[in-house]
This record gives sequence, structure tokens and C-alpha cells, in this order.
Amino acid sequence: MSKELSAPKGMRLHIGFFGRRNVGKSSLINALTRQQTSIVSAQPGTTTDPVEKAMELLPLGPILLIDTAGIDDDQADLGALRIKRTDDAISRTDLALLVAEAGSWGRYEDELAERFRKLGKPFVVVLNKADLCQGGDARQCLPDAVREAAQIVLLSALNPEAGAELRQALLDCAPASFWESRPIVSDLLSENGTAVLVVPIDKEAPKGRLILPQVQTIRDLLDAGCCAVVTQTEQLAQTLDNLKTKPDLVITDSQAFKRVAEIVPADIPLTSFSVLFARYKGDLATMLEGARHLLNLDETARILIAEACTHHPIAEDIGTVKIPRLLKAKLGEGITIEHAQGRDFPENLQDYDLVIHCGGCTLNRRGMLHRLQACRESGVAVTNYGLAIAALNGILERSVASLRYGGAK
Ligand SMILES: Nc1nc2c(ncn2[C@@H]2O[C@H](COP(=O)(O)OP(=O)(O)OP(=O)(O)O)[C@@H](O)[C@H]2O)c(=O)[nH]1
Ligand code: SF4
Ligand SMILES: [Mg+2]
Repeated sequence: MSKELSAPKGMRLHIGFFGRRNVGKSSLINALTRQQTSIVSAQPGTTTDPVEKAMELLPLGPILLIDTAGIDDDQADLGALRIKRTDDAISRTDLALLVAEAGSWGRYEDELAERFRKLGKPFVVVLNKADLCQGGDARQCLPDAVREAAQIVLLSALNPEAGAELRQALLDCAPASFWESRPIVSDLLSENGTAVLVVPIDKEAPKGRLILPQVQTIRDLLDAGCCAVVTQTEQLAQTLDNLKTKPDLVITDSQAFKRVAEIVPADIPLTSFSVLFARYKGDLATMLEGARHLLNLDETARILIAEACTHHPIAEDIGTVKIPRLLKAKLGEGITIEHAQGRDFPENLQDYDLVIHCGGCTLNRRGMLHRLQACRESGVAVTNYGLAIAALNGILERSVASLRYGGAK
């Protein structure tokens, strides 16, 4: 697998290209990637569905470029659908490029700039087709608020230098949070400390490999000079006995939490991969609140179980079998459970009492935070699989006791 495709999608900086039809969004992507990533034509409305392209933008690292349909698409129903897809792309975007034709800034551009500003999205204004612009500096025609809020690049996608100019603008404007690598767990350990990872190899474990959160956790520990001891539930007691000193932390797969909590002595901090990823990717404080709220629900509850990807459920699937079983045992058989998968995260959340979300390993942090925000705006509590399982097994407080948590962490 080539290097540029090897970074998981959720870890890439998502860069979206937005603007009216025919302004040159696709041409700019092609200039940046130096290949025909997106179809270009003089016909307005050429790009219909979002087109994604993963690449390595050194020294920034892995990025995902998202080309979108023009926001001024006026074809009744079809146009509305395309605009909805572009809205979804905005929500996944870490850094937006607002593309306009040099010299023709107008209402659509104002609206986009205002939306980025409201959402707190960093954006770059790209004034394209500079070659067609007669006299004067097109930058001067922009509203003051836009000139103050964003870096402005004037270029022509047809110019051989366009790719390099755009690349520099992206490097200048990438959000600081993307440059800082956030620790998954190593900040919770003492210097050169030890964590024991409990990784059950059962029929749900993929053949011949570990899953992404496990691999990322091990890498984070190794990067920080810590020691990662990997074991399974059956060997855990023996593994702890073999260590000369107590580990700083035991991290377990959520599904084995109950059994592992019985084995690990009370004076050794214990948590799960899901809890760590709630902190790393989303907002642990909000998800913890959601898990506590779950314990106050009763048989009248309506719960949404949401997964960020679509995958074929296996016999003992966590989202469709295990969690519903635990929920019914705790709250009663009469509860209503609904499911959402992939990008189909419902807009009308206010009728639910709780959203239980998967770990969201295919979402970037912004995508996950966007979903949490949607829940918050609808007044619906939200938690994740790991915290919900911990709550339903009566070990929620122990699983978070060792963590310094907070929205921004
Ligand atoms: N003169 C000139 N033409 C350009 C420039 N950039 C793009 N074009 C032309 O503008 C037309 C539209 O370009 P696209 O890249 O398809 O524009 P788009 O914004 O992706 O358009 P939609 O997909 O329809 O929304 C094509 O004919 C391009 O060759 C430029 O800098 N100068
Ligand atoms: S269901 Fe969620 S956590 Fe599981 S693989 Fe898909 S995105 Fe990742
Ligand atoms: Mg296009």
C-alpha cells in the first residue's frame, strides 16, 4: 500500500473546496494533486457528488481533499440534494477553501464566509481565474470582514505555479491543533511507565491483525518511551504477577471490561480503549454525562445506536446485538432502539432520549465533535459504546477514575 493511502482516514486533515459552479474548484484540486483527480469542464455543474482524494502534503502529513458541487445549483430537487451533500462535506472539513472567480465576489460567497465564521472553521479565500481579471487588485473588492478573517490567495489554476501557491496557503492556514499530535494515553502514565493492554482474540477479532484503536494506542505508548504489555483476558492475572512493579494503567477492550475489572486489583487504574478514544477524539465529559443519563432511563426510552461506518454485522455484533441486549436487560424489553449507519446521522434527534455512538474510528475529530454538537443542540444526551457498556455493567466510574478528562482534552 502506498504511503499516502496508509494513514487512516480519520487521522487526515480534511480540506474542502467550496464555491459557486464553474469557479475552478476541480481545476484547483487537479493543480494541487498534479493529476486528473476531478473532472473539469466549461459546463457549470460538472461536479455533482463530493469527490475525495487522499494525499500526503509534506510537511503537514496526510490530508483528504474534498471537491464539492457548486452551491448555486438551481435545479430544483436535484440541486437541493447536492447542496445537502455539500453541507455534509462542510461538517467534515477541518480547513475550507472558499473559491471564487477573481472580481466577482457576491451573495453566495458572503453566505459561505458567514457559515464558516459561525462554525468556527478556518478558511482560505482563493480568488481563481486571475488571468481573466482586468486591472486592479481583486483582493480589494472583498468585504473588510472577509479580508480580516481569512488569508486570501489570488491565482490562476491554469498557471503551472498554482499547485505550489495553493500548497503554501494550506500549510500557512492548517489549524494549529493538527500540527500538535494529541496523546491517546501516554500523558496519563509516569515517565517511561507501563500500560497493560487487554486485547481479546475472539471470533470478532479480525484475522491476523489488531484493530486501529489498539494499534494507535501501542504506537502512542512507544512514541512516548513507555512500555506496552499486550495480553488477553485469560493471561491477565499471570501477566500482572510477572511484572516486577505495578503497571500505571490497564487498558481493556470494552467488551471484556466486567471480567477484567474482577481480575485487576482495585489499586491499579483501569480504563478501556473506548474511554481513551472518547477523550482523544471527542469530548469525554459530554459522553460521560450521557452514560450517567442512560442509567436514569426506563422502558419508555427511545435510543439511537449510531455507527460511523457501514459494515456487515457478525453474529454477536456489538451495535445490533450486544448493546441492545444489555439495554433491554437493564431498562426493560419495551424500549425503542433505532439504528443509523455511515453518513446517515439523522437531523431530527430531539425525539431520542439518548444517542449511543460507536468509537467513530473512521471519523476525524471534527466529524465526531460535529455529531456531538448536533446532539447538544437538540438537547439529547450522547455517549459511546464503551462508556455505555461500562455503565450497563456497573463499572462506569472505575473506568474514568484514572483520567483527567475535559471537553478540550
Ligand atoms: N481562464 C481560466 N479558466 C479556468 C481557470 N480555472 C478553471 N478554469 C476553467 O473554468 C471551467 C470550470 O472549471 P472547473 O474546475 O470544472 O470548475 P468547478 O468549480 O469545479 O465547477 P463545477 O464542478 O461545475 O462546480 C473550466 O473550463 C476550466 O478550464 C483559470 O484560472 N483561468
Ligand atoms: S462501527 Fe465505528 S468504531 Fe466500529 S469500525 Fe465502524 S466507525 Fe470504527
Ligand atoms: Mg467541479
